[in-house]
Amino acid sequence: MSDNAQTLRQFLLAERKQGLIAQDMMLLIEDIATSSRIIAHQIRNGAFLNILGATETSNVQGETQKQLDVIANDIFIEHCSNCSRVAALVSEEIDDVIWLKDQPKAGDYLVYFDPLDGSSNLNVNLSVGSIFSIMELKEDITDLTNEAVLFEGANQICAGYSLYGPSTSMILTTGNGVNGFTHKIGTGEFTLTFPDMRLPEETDEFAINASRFRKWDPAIARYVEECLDGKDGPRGKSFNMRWTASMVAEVHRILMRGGIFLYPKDSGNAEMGGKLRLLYEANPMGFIAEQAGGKASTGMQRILEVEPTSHHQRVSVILGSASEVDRIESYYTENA
Ligand code: P6P
Repeated sequence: MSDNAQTLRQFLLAERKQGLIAQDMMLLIEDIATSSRIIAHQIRNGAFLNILGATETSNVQGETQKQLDVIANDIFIEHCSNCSRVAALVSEEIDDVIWLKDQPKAGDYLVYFDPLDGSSNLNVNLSVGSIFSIMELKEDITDLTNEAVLFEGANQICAGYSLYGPSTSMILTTGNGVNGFTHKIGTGEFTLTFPDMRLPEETDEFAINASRFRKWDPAIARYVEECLDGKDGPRGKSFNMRWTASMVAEVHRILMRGGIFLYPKDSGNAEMGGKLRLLYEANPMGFIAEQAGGKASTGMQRILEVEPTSHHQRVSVILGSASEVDRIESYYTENA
């Protein structure tokens, strides 16, 4: 990696110059990058700041909030509110949509985010991340309701995540491919380290919470059993398994070396529609996966075509190497 690799600012200026993103979008992405740098700093110093533990409160998901969930949420809200074109914020940690404007106009931005995904990993020093998705209002809004932010994921104009791991990465798509940046300690800049990322079409690695196997749909059970049957089974090759309880870490590994991530709707979470949230987890990760040549499906349909009915809606997620997503979809179809 040459020392004169592009900074995030230089990369965004180049996209702006090509007419791929608006000036305001560039500013908003930089505000999100600033949020990520501050969150990374808080995490790295969490043990000394005594903020790695849980609060006494629960969020709308019914999950006990970690102190850093709340801190990261406040950081995102503070910095994403800087951009004059942001009309509303949708956070995993906040019950209702946060409207920043009385009269949102066509062209304004909606920002959906999970400020700290996988926070149960915090007090055991394992990777966590932030996920974000940006859409653009197509018409003025007069009624500031929670329903006014419900648009299919195919409408996203930007999505990304920051991974707080051994290094802090920021992975970004503005609909023109996927590019990866690493936070450079010396300069403090996010620097382009993984240009034009591609998600390998084939894989021999799957990621699923195998403790839920008794609850799986037959299509998922069949897929996993065939992987475990290895060389002597129908797949004719051995598979490896990973599970890190952090969607950001799983998706990043899959983006870097291929794989498939499965968090399907099962008999244990069917009433809620699944585990992962559509607007600020499945949609952004699905956009990134597709932009890198992968796929993202509920098992029955493309995630980016799921029509949302509520802003904290949950959905089944099958995401990663295209050939594996296709295979699992075919198993669901056979079972239909
Ligand atoms: P489980 C983290 O809470 C999360 O939302 C995703 O990041 C992760 O993939 C999943 O839930 C982990 O779920 O059931 O293994 O704890």
